[in-house]
Amino acid sequence: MDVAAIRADFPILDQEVNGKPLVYLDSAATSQKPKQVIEAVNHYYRNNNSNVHRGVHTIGTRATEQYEGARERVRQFISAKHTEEIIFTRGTTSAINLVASSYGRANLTEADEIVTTQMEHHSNIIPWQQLAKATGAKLKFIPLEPDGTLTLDNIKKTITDSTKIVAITHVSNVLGTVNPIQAITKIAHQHHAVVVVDGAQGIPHMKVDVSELDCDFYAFSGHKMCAPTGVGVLYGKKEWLEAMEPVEFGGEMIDFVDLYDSTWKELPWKFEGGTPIIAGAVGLAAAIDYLTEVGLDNITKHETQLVEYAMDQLTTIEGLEIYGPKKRAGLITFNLTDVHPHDTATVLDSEGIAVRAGHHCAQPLMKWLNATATARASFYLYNSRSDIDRLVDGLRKAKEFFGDVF
Ligand code: 7TS
Repeated sequence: MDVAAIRADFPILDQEVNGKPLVYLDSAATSQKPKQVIEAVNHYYRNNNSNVHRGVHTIGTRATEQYEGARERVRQFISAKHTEEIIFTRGTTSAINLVASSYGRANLTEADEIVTTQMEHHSNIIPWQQLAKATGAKLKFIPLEPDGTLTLDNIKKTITDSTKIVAITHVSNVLGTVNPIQAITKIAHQHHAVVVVDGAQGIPHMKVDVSELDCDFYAFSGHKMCAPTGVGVLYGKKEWLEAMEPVEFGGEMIDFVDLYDSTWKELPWKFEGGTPIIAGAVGLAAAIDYLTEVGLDNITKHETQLVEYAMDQLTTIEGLEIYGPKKRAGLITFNLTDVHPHDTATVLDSEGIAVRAGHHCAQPLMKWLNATATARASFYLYNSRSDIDRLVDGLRKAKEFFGDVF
């Protein structure tokens, strides 16, 4: 993979921050966008912008074709069987909420259990907490191993015949743990439970084939995979989506409206109330084309090499605690002894290095780690070894700086 050529596609990376060339290590929060995506959105607004599914006019037809074309592009990308299994949403959060509010409220009772883990992002915990409160269902957590992984044994013990939903992240945004989704799905299905995968940190970094995973739902955000903010996807198996009720009502999603009652359009439109995320979908299709051109397998390989190099380099820094398993996705969460992660991130920022500090929207996991906050460096296809060298130098500076204080 030619990282220099890839970097040249991302205009934002070519700048100085605080007098130093920018090193962007916060792609788990949101990825940067290549010019191919920026230009696709620009082209859409300059040439084809219209509302969709309504007009007979020419540019309206073009907009509809681009929007529905993007849906088919997503289907191919994730190897879903049917185009109508792809619902455009605002992102992962709204996709998971849709499943919890629609499938969850219709199918769960107080006799049922929802199984999840303590490594989830808040977006994959709170909707299930709310569902549990509304239905009386019980929330259960698969225990984590000391390195932040799951064992098949614990997965098997936690999922029972009372389990109706297993909600699990593909990749942890804090630990980098990659969960064995296919195995979990197999176990869940033996107990007739559906599996909802939070794919926010999975799909940007690895080839995802929902037919192979056999998950019932897979949620993801465009903005973490080179697409604009404001667009995401809920993939769901047709048999579930067809039976589910919409959660947003209004224009676009109806078939016929009378004074006291209405009927809905067929899939996927019944879940897309209001003017849809047209430009976002156009941008997402362009991002998929871009990632496909580079090759998802190449991206995974590149990130694996980067994270291995980063682990080797970072472990040379005394007093740096790294959280999570040895074998991990392309991110590293850490703390310098006696230095608050916000201070670490501030020193790094003064060196032009962007990392995230805080609880990473995973407070239950912070509790498990016994940390109030951590710093996190996350990598993507445009990062290089020299970015990691800069991170290591920056961390040494932070240590020196705060070493005087403590
Ligand atoms: N699930 C996971 C695993 C995530 O990492 C995130 C966002 C979400 C869900 C929510 O995605 P959204 O697009 O709906 O907001 N994670 C992060 C992060 O780690 N830092 O900032 C956002």
